Amino acid sequence: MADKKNLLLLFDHPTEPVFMDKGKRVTVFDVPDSFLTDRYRPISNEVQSRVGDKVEQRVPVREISIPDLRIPMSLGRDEQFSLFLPKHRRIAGRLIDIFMNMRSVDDLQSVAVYARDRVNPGLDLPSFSQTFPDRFIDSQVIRKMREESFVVQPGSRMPITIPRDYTASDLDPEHRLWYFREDLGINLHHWHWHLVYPFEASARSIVTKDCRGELFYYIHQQVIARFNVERFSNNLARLLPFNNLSHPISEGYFPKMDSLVASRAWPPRFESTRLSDLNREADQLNVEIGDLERWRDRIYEAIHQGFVMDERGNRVPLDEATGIDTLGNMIESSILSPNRVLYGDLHNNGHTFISYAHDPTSKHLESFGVMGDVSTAMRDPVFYKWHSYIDRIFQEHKSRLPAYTENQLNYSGVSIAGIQVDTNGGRPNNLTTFWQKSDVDMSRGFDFLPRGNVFARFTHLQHLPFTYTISVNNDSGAQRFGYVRIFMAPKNDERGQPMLMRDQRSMMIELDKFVTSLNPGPNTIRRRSTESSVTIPFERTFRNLDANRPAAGTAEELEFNFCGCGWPNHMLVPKGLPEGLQCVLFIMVSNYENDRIDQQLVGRCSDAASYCGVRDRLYPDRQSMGFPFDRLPRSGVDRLVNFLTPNMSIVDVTIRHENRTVQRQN
Ligand code: CUO
Repeated sequence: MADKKNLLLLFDHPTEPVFMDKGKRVTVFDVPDSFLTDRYRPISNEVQSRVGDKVEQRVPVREISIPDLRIPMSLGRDEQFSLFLPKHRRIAGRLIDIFMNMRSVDDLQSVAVYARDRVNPGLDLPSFSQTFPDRFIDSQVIRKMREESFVVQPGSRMPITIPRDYTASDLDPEHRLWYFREDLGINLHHWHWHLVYPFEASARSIVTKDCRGELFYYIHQQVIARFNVERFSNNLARLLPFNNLSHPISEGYFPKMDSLVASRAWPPRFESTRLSDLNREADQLNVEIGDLERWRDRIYEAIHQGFVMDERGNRVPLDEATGIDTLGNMIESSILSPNRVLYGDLHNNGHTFISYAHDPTSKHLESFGVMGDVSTAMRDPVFYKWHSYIDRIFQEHKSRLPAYTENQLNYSGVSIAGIQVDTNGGRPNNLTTFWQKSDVDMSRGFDFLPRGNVFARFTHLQHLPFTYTISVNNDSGAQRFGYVRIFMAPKNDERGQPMLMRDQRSMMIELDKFVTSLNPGPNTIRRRSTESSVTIPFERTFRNLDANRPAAGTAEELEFNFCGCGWPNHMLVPKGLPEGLQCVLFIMVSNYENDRIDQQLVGRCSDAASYCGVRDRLYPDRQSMGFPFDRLPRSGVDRLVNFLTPNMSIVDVTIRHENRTVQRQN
């Protein structure tokens, strides 16, 4: 086939029939009559002739004999699809198998065209904020966007503003964190991370990625740490984990979004809802709270015994080297879990239990709430309480590992003489945050005519870019290499008391990590906040998925998908307080000889490696993720200042929030 890219057009307007026009260049698939669904066969000619003279490109679709699609079609077109539901995962797996087994791209196109109007649109592969805007924005805004595109010609359309905070009022203290939970970029990042690190697939090689279990633990640990710093930025105390499954969930959440697929509102959860045993026949779900408790107890037992039991009865040690990775795969759980019968499926089922708490037996025929989908879960306050609980289990393991010794932390001959951060023209060691309005094109996901761009204008947190300046002395007499690790945490706890090291370490957010060469004598290292190994730039979080997109099914396309993974740079710095949030910035230069992974880095997207890894490569650091804060400090160290070896340094930094809004200039 001349242009494999045509396959991508099938992602356009996912709930409209396949014969409708697609793409920026008006493209129509010439669909054989036998491929049309009964409902559309009588009207397809009439509809096609309506766009007839505007068509710029026709794509022929070959009539082939279609493989058995009964399993993929067993999920209704208008049902909500969730990866957390085992039944839905099996259905998706079957569809992937069918697609992967087609002999040629032409045949793949034929079966994809045939399947498009018959299987659930959520089963399609990549979907993004542009393809499914309903997962990210208010239903009222979607209605306004429809209106704008009906009435106004493309080109003179105004962006439709997403209200600044619309899901609750200030009577709900949790609502102060709307800008984090409902941030488009954060939800996209989370969705993207789970897309590139799936926990199940029929081909094991798709799941088996280096350190995937550890990375699951680490990115969610960092989300909790970041969320807690944001709580301090809003005069709220740290999260209490959801650790008693029979207690009511104190927080309610009303998403105010419509699902375009199901044409239904996402169900809300009232305050003080309790979990119940799940028995939903249509979803093939029959799980008890008791199952969750049993799995949890067995996981704790394994941690305390120091080993897990695999399916053949062998002991797999939970040691310093691979223990955390094993636990990650076991708790999430992924198909790499050493024993899914014994240790179950705790984390995924937690999502499912919470997302069905409003209708556990399907009595009201309601679908799952936002916790049931990785693209929407982070909007709900309970997400953070559930993941805090999951993190507690990981921390139980970490607290049993030997503390790092001074020797393991130090880099003999290398010392930090001073550190400073500067925003352009601002006072040293002061960071500034404010609000910004930006426009994102949402047009691909809207199933309505006339076509053309429709922009949503949303408000998000932003900070002034800044630079780290680090003075390092290398007294070893030779050129050396260092791994520079930068973290930040609040200085004081919620009562204003200086934090203890064992609490502060769990609030350390990673800001950057990079390799530097050190000449003998004094060195000055400068690094910009926009270079962070944690984040990707705004443009990449919200990139145009049509421009420069490689052909479907190629290695370049996989890389293109991977490139979207990364914490959004506009959320690098926590919001801070109007009067200033007192934080401590920590920098360590560790010995790169101990940390390095020898591998060739190919491709363009290794710049958000801290939270996303590097595609098809090893995680680029031999130390544990979160090092040196992933374990309890050595005995005698109760404050951060006593933890420091000469190759580490700290400085007080104030984050000030200015309550002003600027429009982003494109
Ligand atoms: Cu990312 Cu619970 O793992 O949502």
